[in-house]
Amino acid sequence: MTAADDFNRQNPVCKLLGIKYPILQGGMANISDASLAAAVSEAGGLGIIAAGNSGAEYVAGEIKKYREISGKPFALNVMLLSPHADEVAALAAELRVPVVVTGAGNPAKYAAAWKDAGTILIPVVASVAQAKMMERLGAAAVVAEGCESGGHIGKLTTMALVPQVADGVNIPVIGAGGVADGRGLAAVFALGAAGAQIGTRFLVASECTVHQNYKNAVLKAKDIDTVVTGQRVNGACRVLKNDLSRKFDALDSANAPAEEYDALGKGAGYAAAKLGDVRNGSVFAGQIAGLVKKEQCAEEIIREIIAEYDQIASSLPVIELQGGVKVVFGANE
Ligand code: TUI
Repeated sequence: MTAADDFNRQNPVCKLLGIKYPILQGGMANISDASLAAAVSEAGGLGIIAAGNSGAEYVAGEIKKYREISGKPFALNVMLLSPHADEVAALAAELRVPVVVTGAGNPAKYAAAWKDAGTILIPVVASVAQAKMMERLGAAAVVAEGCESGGHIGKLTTMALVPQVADGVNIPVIGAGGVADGRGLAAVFALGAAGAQIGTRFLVASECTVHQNYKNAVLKAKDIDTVVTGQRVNGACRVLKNDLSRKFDALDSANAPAEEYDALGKGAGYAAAKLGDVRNGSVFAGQIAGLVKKEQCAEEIIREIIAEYDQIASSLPVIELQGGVKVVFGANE
């Protein structure tokens, strides 16, 4: 039996969600729709439809489309900063969405309604304190998202956040931020996670309907091409460097008030993702974008990640006793 087969039987995230591989697709506003989510779920991961800033009508439409394509479990990502968060949260319960993943805030006021609907709650957290609070609230698992991630981010790296969250709670932890291949999956497992959430790599999935300019920008990105905007005014967002990110930098230099950041950012995610304006829109992407080099279908992406993981899991450096001394055989030996 390979490590891949083992996932299904033993892995707490697979068991909780009824999925084959412990890979969740990132809930990316304006991007993660029924097409991408269904492709990921059909490939054995957990597809996630992102509500972003949209209203209940759009979200209901995507859930309907998803259910026409796939009978597999899926999640709805509820972005808590959205002006429509209340109606989207109510819709999730009404439509008995199997899983809700929340982002950018505390979902406490919706927890009871989701529990009554049988909806599993998985909040994204960026600190141990948030993770503990979510466990007390009844979350079934948490996504510990490091600041390598694209979009709205906290302060800690995946490397520092995941093991501390894993030690801080008794529910499964899903690592996110900087994971795009089997090495990343193995790494978050080593840090104590039981699964990974992957966004940036799925941006270039063939089933991802984001504008082709956006895909091309990600495919072209190098390791140092992301920057964090808005840190000064409490809304840190990781994006690909472009004319818009330079305008945000200028606001930093001018000590501009938060309203000017809000005005500059308004509609910028939509402009990049839907209209393909990758110069003056917000091209949210993680630091791992430099590793994402080709468009592939979701099934191929997941198959490749699991095969790489399998290879790594069976070939990690071993420690052997030699004459009473422990010797580590590293990756290059
Ligand atoms: O939410 C994300 N990533 C996002 S949301 C988004 S749309 C947007 N656009 C412009 C400005 C702001 C948002 C783009 N990318 N990731 C999940 C995430 N959640 N990262 C960090 C957090 C988080 C932050 C604070 C989770 C909980 C939290 O708690 C605050 C509290 O009140 O306890």
